[in-house]
Amino acid sequence: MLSIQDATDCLVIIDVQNDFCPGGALAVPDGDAVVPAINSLSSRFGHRVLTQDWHPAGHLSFASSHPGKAPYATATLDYGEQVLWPDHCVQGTPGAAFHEALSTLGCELVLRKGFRREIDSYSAFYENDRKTPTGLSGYLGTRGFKRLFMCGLATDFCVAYSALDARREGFEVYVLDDACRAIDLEGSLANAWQQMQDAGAERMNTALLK
Ligand code: VGL
Ligand code: ZN
Repeated sequence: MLSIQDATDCLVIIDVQNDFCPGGALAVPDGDAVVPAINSLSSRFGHRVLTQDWHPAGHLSFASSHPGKAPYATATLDYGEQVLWPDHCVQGTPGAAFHEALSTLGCELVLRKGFRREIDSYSAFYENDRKTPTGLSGYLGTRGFKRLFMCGLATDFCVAYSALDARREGFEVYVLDDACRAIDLEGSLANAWQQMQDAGAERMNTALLK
């Protein structure tokens, strides 16, 4: 068991948006199953923040921006290899909105990411060039948070990249596996858990939190 510390723990809710839920443009299998789990977690934490994938139309992570490329293929962008996704989470569209049953009222910050056309941002801390900061690290540090508890979508992309960067930024990190769901492209989920483990991000079931 691990007790929530109201002053120094923060729940980080990643990308629980319509496009990542069943029926959405980049649906994560069973993605909406995280909503009740996250709502119940939210009410138990002293503090919580949300991230929102927020792309302009024509974003370079979209396969549709690369003639001849299909979704889930890869392309080499200025910063390296990038998976090409179906158009998703376009700013202001219903797909970019949070799942309607997600309780967002008590969330203290909404961090939008992926808004630069040329750079994707899986992580809530650094864009995919691994250099451009979102500012979240400064915010969370200034607020005095020491331990971050991560949940949401998708385990093997935005949650994992965020957990890895949070470790690099010196936070203690717990990934709440039953409050996450994965895309799992060619072993990406197993790979993500391995990397998170190697980085010292702890995998944890929400039943172990009190
Ligand atoms: C995500 C792919 C593209 C995620 C966002 O939230 O995991 N995955 N954009
Ligand atoms: Zn995206």
